[in-house]
Amino acid sequence: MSEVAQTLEGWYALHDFRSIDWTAWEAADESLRQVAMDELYSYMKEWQALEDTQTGSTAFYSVIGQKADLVFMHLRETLEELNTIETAFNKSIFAQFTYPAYSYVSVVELSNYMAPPGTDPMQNPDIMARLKPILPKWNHICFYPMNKRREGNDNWYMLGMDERRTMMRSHGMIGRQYAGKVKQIITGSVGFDNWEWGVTLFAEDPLQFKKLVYEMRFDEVSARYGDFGDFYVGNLLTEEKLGQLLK
Ligand code: 76R
Repeated sequence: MSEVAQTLEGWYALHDFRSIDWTAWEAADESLRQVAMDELYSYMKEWQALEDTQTGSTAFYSVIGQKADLVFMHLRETLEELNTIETAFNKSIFAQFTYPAYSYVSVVELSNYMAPPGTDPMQNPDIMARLKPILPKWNHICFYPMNKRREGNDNWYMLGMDERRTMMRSHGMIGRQYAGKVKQIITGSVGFDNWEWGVTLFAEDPLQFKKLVYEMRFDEVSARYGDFGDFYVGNLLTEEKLGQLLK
């Protein structure tokens, strides 16, 4: 058996995608719509308060294209908290005007491919901050799930540690060139959801998603071993932008 890569886990993640029932929303009374929006604004304030105490983080974006209209990305200490947030939203008035589009359950993950040997990662404040990250409020989000291939001669899980480490180093070097332009959060989902990882990227300039993902396609770890699910891309929602969207 090949050596298992050790992983560190941080906050649990729920990516909750919703579509808006525009017909019902347009048909609703102005007063009901206002109550629905106020409720949503108060959730946004609650999420912000959690972030202020570093006990979780939430990102809220509108989604372009027909796969969904909204995405909430919640990071919390436990799966129970994620379930509570999801259920609270489901019981809200606004939720009556939405239907579920997609969801993804995972946990923030760092693997040890690049870790210097003999150090205790839990004593490293940079690592702790990456395991429990406050999500950036950058203009755009990109989310997609992925697997590492297990097919014939292209089986990631049968490769030796050194070979995987060499490839991950090359992957990391490409990624580093996007420092400051793209922030990536890798969440592990083996045992939690249908793919092995969720990839969440944030950028101010959405073209940087395309450039990064394209460049990685030529790198062996993605070219040979990456299998990808659907891509979701979105625009940051502030209270003001949400108001405009729902006007
Ligand atoms: O954690 C680190 O920064 C060390 C290097 C590193 C690891 C171990 C790293 C760097 N990644 C790691 C692990 Mn990554 N990453 C992806 C995708 O679309 C594609 O082709 C792949 C999707 C992107 C865009 C991306 C970006 N990475 C992983 C893993 C776990 C693999 C495993 O355990 O087998 C996956 C699935 C994955 C996928 N990666 C970076 C980036 C970027 C931008 C970096 C540089 C980060 C930085 O230096 O700040």
